[in-house]
Amino acid sequence: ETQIASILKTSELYPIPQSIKLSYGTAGFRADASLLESTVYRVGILSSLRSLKLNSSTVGLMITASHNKVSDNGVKVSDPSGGMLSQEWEPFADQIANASSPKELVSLIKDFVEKKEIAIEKGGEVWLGRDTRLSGESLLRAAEIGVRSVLGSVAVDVGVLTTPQLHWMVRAKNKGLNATESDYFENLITSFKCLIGLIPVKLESSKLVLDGANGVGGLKMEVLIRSLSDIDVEIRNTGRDGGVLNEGVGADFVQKEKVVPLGFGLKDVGMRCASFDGDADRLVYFYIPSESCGGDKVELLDGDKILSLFALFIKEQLNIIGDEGKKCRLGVVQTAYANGASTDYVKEMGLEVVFAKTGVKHLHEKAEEFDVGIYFEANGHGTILFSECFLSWLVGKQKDYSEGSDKHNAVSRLVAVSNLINQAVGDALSGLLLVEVILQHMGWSVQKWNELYKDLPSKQVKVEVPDRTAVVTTSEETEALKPLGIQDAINGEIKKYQRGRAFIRPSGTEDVVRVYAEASTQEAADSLASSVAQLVK
Ligand code: NG1
Ligand code: ZN
Repeated sequence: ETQIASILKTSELYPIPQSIKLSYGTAGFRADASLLESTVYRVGILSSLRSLKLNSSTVGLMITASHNKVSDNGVKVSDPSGGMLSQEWEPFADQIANASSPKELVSLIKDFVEKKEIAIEKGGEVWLGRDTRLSGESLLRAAEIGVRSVLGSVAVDVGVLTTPQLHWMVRAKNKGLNATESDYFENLITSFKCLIGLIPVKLESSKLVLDGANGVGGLKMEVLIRSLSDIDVEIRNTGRDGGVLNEGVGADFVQKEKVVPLGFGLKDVGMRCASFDGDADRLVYFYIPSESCGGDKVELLDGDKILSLFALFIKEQLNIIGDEGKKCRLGVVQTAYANGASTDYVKEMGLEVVFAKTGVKHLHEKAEEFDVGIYFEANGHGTILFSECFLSWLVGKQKDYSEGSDKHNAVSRLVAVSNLINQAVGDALSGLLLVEVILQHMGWSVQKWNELYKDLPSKQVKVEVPDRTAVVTTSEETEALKPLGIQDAINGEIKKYQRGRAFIRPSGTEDVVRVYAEASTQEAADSLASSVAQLVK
């Protein structure tokens, strides 16, 4: 009874705004920040319950709207494993976020607690992080009140962090490891140095120019590079020079528009450049090919190209280990947005490729089925997962092989990669360090890396529609089942183009329908995209 009173009382502080219908979607709740206090408060309650359900393991709550505009904000939950909130709980998240009164909220919670047999007595623990958005401060307070309104639960404010940092810390905490932000940095530094030490022929490395999207990632990178030699990074768009978060900058902008972010131009022709998104869980690379292109068009190395580089490096180490290494099931997970040329490339390498629905939770799940599973979305979100079993095999081999032998080195590299890469979730900082060390290992420039394969020209557009839920797709999102007849019309358009491919799906994070098209020339891809967009309107 006191529990019910506690929630009734705090929920009066956070009335739900009129006319808001939220869905947990691809990556949590997102909306204009001014509408979100009640939502974040309620997700605070959910996080406490999630912790309680899992024997008071630590749960993470992240306040960010990633690559979306600075006036937006959002909230998502990290499970104790460091992965995304279990999908089983998403319907409950939707229900309580949309409950129209304190009474309805309490009754939904009561039913859920009974159904899931959650014991409220012990108290849960929730770690709260946020990105650099100013609205994050008051939203964080709302989350704390939500967490604490479940009696006995504690909320720990872990400050301004990247999304992957929070996920990493939650994962480490629940494994009983050191789990502070400095432990996170320490871990990256140690494994990066180890990989650098294992480079066969070390050449002088060239400078990398990083676009921090005016967000949290650039700031954290500044801290990180203070402790790293062997890497020369110039960071722009840190947010301190008046730039606005995600405005004309960042990984999403560069990947979708294929032009340079603000602060980059002719002076950078040929340089190796990279962009983070607003919460630093996405990473893309690019370079400006030549002055003749006007200095604003970029050659993009997207998530698919990063995935291909990682796959190549890991495959090389397994080959060095020899017959035993070949037993490792190395696989790749992509979405329908992956460039067709990248899929062909990894298949030619002899790897298994599987497809998942958009949203990293779907890719992550499928990557877990391999000994080493590499997943990436074309937009630059991805990571590498090592199975426990394969990791302990590697660690055993480190003892068998003689120190300094090729096999020993290969095994040590793989172990170091498993430490460097954030196995909780895609992480721009750790991804960047891995790209950098692999390029040094290969002795490659960014241009050389780009030549692994040539992207098929592609185009993405979004269409605003009255009701995006009218579009329903198959499980791999490559075909539209509804509205009836639309897929036939799309197929009709595709047929007109060489190597044509196109699909539509409702966005999980924005109120739009997305259109993707690929074809043998850029003009053809653009034209296919616009005719499919016409069909959606
Ligand atoms: P939606 O809005 O569902 O397309 C976008 C990205 C996803 C994922 C989420 C979360 C594209 C086409 N979609 O999802 O890949 O990153 O945002 O941020 O880039
Ligand atoms: Zn992001």
